[in-house]
Amino acid sequence: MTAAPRDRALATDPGRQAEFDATIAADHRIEPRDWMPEGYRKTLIRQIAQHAHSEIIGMQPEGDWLLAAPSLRRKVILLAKVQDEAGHGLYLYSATETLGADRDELTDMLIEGRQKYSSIFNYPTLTYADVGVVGWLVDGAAICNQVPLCRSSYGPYARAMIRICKEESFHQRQGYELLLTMMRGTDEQRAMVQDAVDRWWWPSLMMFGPPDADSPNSAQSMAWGIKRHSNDELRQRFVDMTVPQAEFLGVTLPDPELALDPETGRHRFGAIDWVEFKRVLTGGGPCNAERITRRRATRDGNAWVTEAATAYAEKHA
Ligand code: BYC
Repeated sequence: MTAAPRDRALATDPGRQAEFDATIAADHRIEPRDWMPEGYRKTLIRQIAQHAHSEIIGMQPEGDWLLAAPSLRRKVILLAKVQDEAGHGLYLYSATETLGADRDELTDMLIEGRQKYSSIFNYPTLTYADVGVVGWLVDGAAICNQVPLCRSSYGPYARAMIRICKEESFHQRQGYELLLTMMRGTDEQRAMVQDAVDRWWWPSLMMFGPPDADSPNSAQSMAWGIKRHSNDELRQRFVDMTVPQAEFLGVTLPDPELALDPETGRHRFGAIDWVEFKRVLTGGGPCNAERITRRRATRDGNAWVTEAATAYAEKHA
């Protein structure tokens, strides 16, 4: 599969560089056939592929509950959400293909540990309250991070993000609605929700990436208009957005330092455990090995489908 042909002979052409710079400065879109610097192309492939991998790996922790959903209604909702995540992965892999990447190679890179996926999916979903908390906090963080990506400078990525964000908003609401229902239930259900919030709060804050001072890619990605805001700015927005939702829900966020700063109108919060973040990124999270083992088994087990589809397409081309 692939690949938008790229004129590598022009890779360092100063005239084209100036045209590219002017497009970025005017806040217009770069499209697949446009000339682009190699660093821009590589950064996009890295970020979009990681995002695609996150969507696909992200199907696992929630998919684990499909056979144990507490009612038919909850099962239908969860099934639709997990299917949506597969669709997001496919839009995003398609966007990488417009940059000349091959999705099978990207999947191999993920499985071999040469590309990352979001740290958040290395944590287990222990109860059905986790399904609600993942929807509320993880999809909530994803929306905060991804809405600005609808204005990303690369056209296919920005357009994919518009649809993804609409669906993520729906996911966030279904999670919140599930939690509201549980909070109106028994003491045991309320305790399950609080326990899930305690476990997912800090990892959700880590989704936004390292602090700005330790983020090697942010400055260049923002200059290119790939990212629109820094990691810390988006993390702060997420905290400010989530605190009133937690109050309404009736749960306590597990941070004694969390407090509204009356001068700025924003919330101060405690220190994030960046040692844990690094450990999870380097394979030491609770579920890293399990996630990749399952992804590998799926790739290998489904290879015959790809082979059959390819053979059919070639025969009927
Ligand atoms: N997990 O220089 P930085 C979802 C890596 S939501 C793992 O700040 P950048 C979903 C980073 O890649 C999740 N790795 O990087 C939701 C870089 O490593 P490399 C997916 C992380 O790219 C609900 C290094 O740390 N969302 O899928 O400027 C249901 C230094 O970081 C993380 C997206 O991918 C992390 N949390 O900024 C289902 C959104 N944070 O590549 C599914 C698009 C950082 O140099 N992505 N790293 O080896 C982004 O906005 C940016 O890529 C990030 C990182 C903010 C994540």
